[in-house]
Amino acid sequence: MDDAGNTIDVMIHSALLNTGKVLMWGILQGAPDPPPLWTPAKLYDPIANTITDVSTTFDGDIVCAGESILPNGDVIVAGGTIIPTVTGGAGLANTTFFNPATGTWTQGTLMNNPRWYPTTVEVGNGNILVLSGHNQTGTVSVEQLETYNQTTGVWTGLPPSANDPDPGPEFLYPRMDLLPSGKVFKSAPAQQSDMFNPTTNTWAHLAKMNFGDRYYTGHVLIPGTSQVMVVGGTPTNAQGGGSYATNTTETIDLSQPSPIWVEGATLDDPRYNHMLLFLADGSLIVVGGNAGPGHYSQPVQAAEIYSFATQQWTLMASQLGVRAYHSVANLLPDGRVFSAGSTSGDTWMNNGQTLPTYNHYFEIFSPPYLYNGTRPTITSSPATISYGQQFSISTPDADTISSVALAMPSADTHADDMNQHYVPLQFSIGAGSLTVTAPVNGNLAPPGYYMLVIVNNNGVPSVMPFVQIPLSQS
Ligand SMILES: [Cu+2]
Repeated sequence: MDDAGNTIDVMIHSALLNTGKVLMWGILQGAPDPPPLWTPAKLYDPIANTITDVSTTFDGDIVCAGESILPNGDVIVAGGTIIPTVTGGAGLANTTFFNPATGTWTQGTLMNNPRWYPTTVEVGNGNILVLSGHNQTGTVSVEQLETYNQTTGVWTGLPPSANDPDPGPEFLYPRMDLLPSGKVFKSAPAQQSDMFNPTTNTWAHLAKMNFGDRYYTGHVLIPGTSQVMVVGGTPTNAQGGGSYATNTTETIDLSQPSPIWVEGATLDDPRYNHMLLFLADGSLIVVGGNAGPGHYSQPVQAAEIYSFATQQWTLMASQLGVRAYHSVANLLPDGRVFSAGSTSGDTWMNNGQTLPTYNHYFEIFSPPYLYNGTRPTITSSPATISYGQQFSISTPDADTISSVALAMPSADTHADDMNQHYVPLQFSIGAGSLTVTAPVNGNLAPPGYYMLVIVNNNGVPSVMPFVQIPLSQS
């Protein structure tokens, strides 16, 4: 890991924009208690290695909100808190947007419900589904689901049949994955997993996880399948944040008629509050987290990489910072991994303890594939593609390419990339080019911006240009 820069403030949310820059927002260093209601935000350019201040100028703390990237590339932030405190924030109904082209924030229409710790997930038609989160009381979870339509700019409250079937007050930031079927699967934190059907606005109970409740777990849809894997976590969300961490993982195959959870390869280090991300080659990385109990004790600083081919985790280098509760990480277009945040020790979040220096810093991890020979290069690729379309990638390395994929830019907080997709694509090899078939529909790859990657026979990925699947194509 390389120490790459200082964010000054502590970043709790991050999103990779289609400009290749990383948007972060969080809390002020040394803020008074209670802190101000505007939100400090930074824009990091990983190529120029520069940081720009893009703090909000309006009241409404957008920390501990839901976040996704809209089909047009804008970041949508759902909710936040009126008064941020460690013991339970009062939910905010605000909708807030960040426009990557102008570098500015705007406010949209209010949601039907205030939400603090909600999850946003993009469904196949490009709408953003929001669920969960505490309401304005700070103790009661919102049961109603809502969808945001980018074209109309309006939230629609769904009927009671769509109400969250497990609205426990502790079951915040539910882990959601859009499946190839178009349904949306909820894996955690409740032990009871559930499937939501956006067409009928109904839920179905599925199997329970073997481990029990899993708070602050990583979750991912395994590429090219209908299998969801959960990684690590903690069995309670007690005051102060969780008990011990688990190193277990479980996978459920949702293409089966009666799917069950099956335990898989264990992590080297038990952890929760970690980020679980796809790397450019389609493998997984876990970054940070801690072993508990509590949100900051026993930090885990070594990353681990999971290979779907060998089904094994491999321990990686340790990072400099403690990246526990409120840490973030993002895959960058050049294949490196950005890591930042963690509120441990913040004076108003942690009883006046000193803030560890590196929580203000961010750092960059270079995965092993960057040391495995010459990278393949993409010399040209389309700016937009449509569903089912064949398109061409120009590359002098065509005859060495073994896979082509789309990777959705990560937008994450609280150990959750809420819209993670790594979509393998069919392709054929020509002279100096690849002919690639775009995903057939939005359930496989919802509308929006993706990073396009080609990977060679040595497992080395290219730098990833952005490609958009516009909303109009869905
Ligand atoms: Cu939080």
